[in-house]
Amino acid sequence: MLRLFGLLAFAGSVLSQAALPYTDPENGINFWGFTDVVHNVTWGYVFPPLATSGPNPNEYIGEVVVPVVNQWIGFALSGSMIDSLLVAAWPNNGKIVVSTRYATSNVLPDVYPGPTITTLPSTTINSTHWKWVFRCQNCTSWLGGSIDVTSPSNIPAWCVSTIPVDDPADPGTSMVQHTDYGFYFFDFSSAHVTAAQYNNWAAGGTGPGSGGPTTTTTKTTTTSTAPPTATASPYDYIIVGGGPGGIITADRISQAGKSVLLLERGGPSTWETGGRYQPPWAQGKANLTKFDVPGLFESMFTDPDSFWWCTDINVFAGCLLGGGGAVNGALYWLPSDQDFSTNNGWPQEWTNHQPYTAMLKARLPPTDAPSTDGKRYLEQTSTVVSQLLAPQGYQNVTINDNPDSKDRIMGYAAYDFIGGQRGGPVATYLQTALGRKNFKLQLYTNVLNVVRNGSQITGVTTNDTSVAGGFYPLNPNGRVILSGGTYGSARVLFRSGIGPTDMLNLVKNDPVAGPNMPPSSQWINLPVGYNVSDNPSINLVFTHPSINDYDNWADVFTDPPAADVSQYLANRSGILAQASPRLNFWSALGASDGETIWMQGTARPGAASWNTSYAFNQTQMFTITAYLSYGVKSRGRIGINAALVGTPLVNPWFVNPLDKSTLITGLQNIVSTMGQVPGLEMITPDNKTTIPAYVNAYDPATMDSNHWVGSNIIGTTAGQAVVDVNTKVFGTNNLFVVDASIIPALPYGNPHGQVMSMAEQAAAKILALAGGP
Ligand code: 6FA
Repeated sequence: MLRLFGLLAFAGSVLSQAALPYTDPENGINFWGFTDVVHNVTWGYVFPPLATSGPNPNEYIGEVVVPVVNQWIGFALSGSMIDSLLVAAWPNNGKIVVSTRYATSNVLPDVYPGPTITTLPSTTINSTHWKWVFRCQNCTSWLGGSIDVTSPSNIPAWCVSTIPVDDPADPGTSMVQHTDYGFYFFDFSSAHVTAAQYNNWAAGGTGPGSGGPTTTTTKTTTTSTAPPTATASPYDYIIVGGGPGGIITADRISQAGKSVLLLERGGPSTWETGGRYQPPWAQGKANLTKFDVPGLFESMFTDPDSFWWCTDINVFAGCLLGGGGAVNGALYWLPSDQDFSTNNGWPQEWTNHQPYTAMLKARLPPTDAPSTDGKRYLEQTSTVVSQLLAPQGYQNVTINDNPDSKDRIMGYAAYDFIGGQRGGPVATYLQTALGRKNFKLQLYTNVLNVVRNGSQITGVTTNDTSVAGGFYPLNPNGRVILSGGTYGSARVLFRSGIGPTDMLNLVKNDPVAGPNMPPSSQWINLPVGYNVSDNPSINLVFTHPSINDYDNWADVFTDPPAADVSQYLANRSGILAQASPRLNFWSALGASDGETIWMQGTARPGAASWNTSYAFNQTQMFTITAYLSYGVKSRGRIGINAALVGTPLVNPWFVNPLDKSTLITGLQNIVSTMGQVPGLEMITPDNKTTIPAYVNAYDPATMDSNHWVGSNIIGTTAGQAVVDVNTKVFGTNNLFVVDASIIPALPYGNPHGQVMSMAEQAAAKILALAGGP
């Protein structure tokens, strides 16, 4: 029988109820859950430890405590009825009958095989309630979907029905639509226990560490009991975030003999770090993950299993070891003197960047020939674009040989790949740090806030449930360094009572984060989130008969050309040893106020999207992305929303109209010599659309270059800046920020080269600053 079902869709409204930790006093299991006040039904869940399970643990333990007026209950941890794993249960003849279901529309869901659900011994049924305690295996992912148990922002759904199912003995029975349903907020990232606890409970044991079933009653279970008593060891420095900024800072500070704990919220990335997400063509043949192989860069954006992106940030941000540096295109430009100039917003104390850039270059030399045989592959795009630009006066150079020269130059794309694989700080600085006894890296540990007593930071609160309060303490005089990236560090500051009042009030209103904030008398009002910039970027798509678009990189992860696979597996050479960019170029453009804004171009085979009314040959496509870089005038604002998700509040592109008019000029310059390259055609915009019309209609959402800087801008004056010249947060004694967020204005090129030089210099300044450990 098929009957209409109501929609159990995502609730966009503000949720007043949130899952909190509680211990069921009858079975001793530490759940996170809540009791719905209308029906008095308790919903509780707990996941295995992240350290062993990773973001996809496969299973969890749950319990529902249900007044008998409710004939059946159901839930979807994903928060949606459609395309989700639905679990329903009801009592029948002293036993719980369980049914897993799946629906692709709002009809009676079909039975869905796959999950293994084991009813645990502390389940009880009596005259007032039924309590179902269960282990749900193969329950965190399903056809076309999954939950991310590292995510702090989830909205599970529940439903109840006072009308019995049609045949209570049959798990496949039909039933009418639930009589009520709802949602609540759930920080999955906190709902983890130790392996010993989880395994004990999953095997039917009860209590902390004890085994065996227990006699139970059906008292409703919402009382909090004692948290774990283990205490974390103190460190001299706690560094929050294992991206380029955090890794380099951690290496240099541990090199100086300080004890350093590096906390990274995500899991491993490259094979060397324990990552195991392998392209199928490497399985059984080479220790290579998606993050190791440069040629897989474009597949970061097309892979349905994209666990590496932060799910609680509304722009692309890497949430795994290496941060953005583990997933980016790895274009690598040594910073110029201008990049660190006072003209570009840096305090005078920072302008002497050369020693630090030299240290960076010594550890991590750039290469514009990443294939290990020294040859260049798939270079048709650079040949054609060079032909286009040469008549405009562009000179061919090795770009990193002279970082200060950025007007009408072009050259091969340069990277921080090593030996034909992703290199970066993970393969270099992190490895030396890991060799030191005074350094510890801990993955899957999300720092929620710093703990502070006025201006003094005493440690950090994390999602780690194996230590009391999730608290990691500092040694006396110890320091916390935030390196969570432009969005990540800003959020930790907000959650620690530091930032603009509107953001802090959002945290205060959050049922989980609010209670962890310091009292409002200790709030520190700083412009966290303001002053951000990101390069406004516009794509031009062309065709030329000489181009091989490499099948637009569509199958590189699953099935690239066999010869390229063989070559790469043999000695890390060939097309797969390089990310997609092939040529970069810069020119200085005069803005109409008399100032100069620089434009960077990146050319690559293939295209992310195109729009033309003409037929064209897709296999001959290539893209030029033109970005405004040094001198860009617009600034935006980032922050959090009511669910504490990091998000742009004011987009930073084209806020100042001079940026738009300047980029239009730059694009017009690029195409001005098209007639001198036989066979070259532009398909987006096509020849019915002018460049100004194209730019005016450009979707701002696609202007994002993923180069966000400036949310915790460095400076000399509290109120105008967030951190001082030593990267210390104004108004605090021992809280620092070292990541892209302190950079006051965009450099000439893609920023991670500057981020890394900045981290070298910041580590030196922090170590030299009196008062530390
Ligand atoms: N920059 C370049 O120079 N060249 C490029 O080709 C390039 N391409 C891209 C790109 O294609 C994409 C898709 C992205 C997202 C960025 C690109 N960038 C490129 C920018 C570059 O990667 C960033 O500028 C650079 O990675 C910034 O380094 P940061 O150290 O400032 O910050 P990250 O976001 O990289 O790392 C933050 C780390 O902290 C992450 O590992 C995150 O998981 C962790 N974290 C955040 N909050 C945390 C918390 N509360 N607790 C624990 N860990 C936390």
